Amino acid sequence: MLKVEIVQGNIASQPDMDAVVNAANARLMPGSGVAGAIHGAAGPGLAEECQALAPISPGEAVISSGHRLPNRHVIHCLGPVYGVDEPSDRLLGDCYRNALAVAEQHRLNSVAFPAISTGVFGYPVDKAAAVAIDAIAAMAPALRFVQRVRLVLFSDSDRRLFQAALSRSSLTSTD
Ligand code: AR6
Repeated sequence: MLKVEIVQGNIASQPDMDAVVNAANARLMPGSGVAGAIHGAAGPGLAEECQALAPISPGEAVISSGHRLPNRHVIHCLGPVYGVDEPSDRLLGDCYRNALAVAEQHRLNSVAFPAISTGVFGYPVDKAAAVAIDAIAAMAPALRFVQRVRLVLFSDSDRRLFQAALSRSSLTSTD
């Protein structure tokens, strides 16, 4: 049964997870926020590898190796820009569904997500939390390899909003 945990922390410092998810830009290049932390910790080899995988569209997920990160893989997702890429809830849900599908294809056991689209892309965190948890819950019965999903929130207030969404869901929390 899938275990979901919600923590406050840095997505680039999750050494016990097989993959971390990047809140990427379409070109899969280093940026601010999550993309800055992941590319900074992975080193320039990540951007080099990503050139062949880009560009990606909102909702899409592609996988690379983790380079100098403690994780075997990075799964890069392009979230919707809130109010621009529509329907934003379906596109944001696609990020979580497609990232989990890619993790399954690679037989990964554990995946850590940041709150995709809730920084530069402006998605309200409470709405993003509901979409993320619904998408993970919908995928849960189909997951054979992925046993652990961790949601890594930068602030305590964001962590609480995700925790509230998880409590309202059918998912099993490890807290
Ligand atoms: N660990 C975990 N969460 C973080 C971290 C971190 N190290 N840093 C920021 N957050 P964002 P987006 C939170 O902007 O909205 C980039 O420039 C942050 O507080 O990283 O999908 C890319 O290049 C927020 O709640 O991603 C794209 O152009 C959440 O992670 C664009 O921004 C996502 O913030 C993507 O925007």
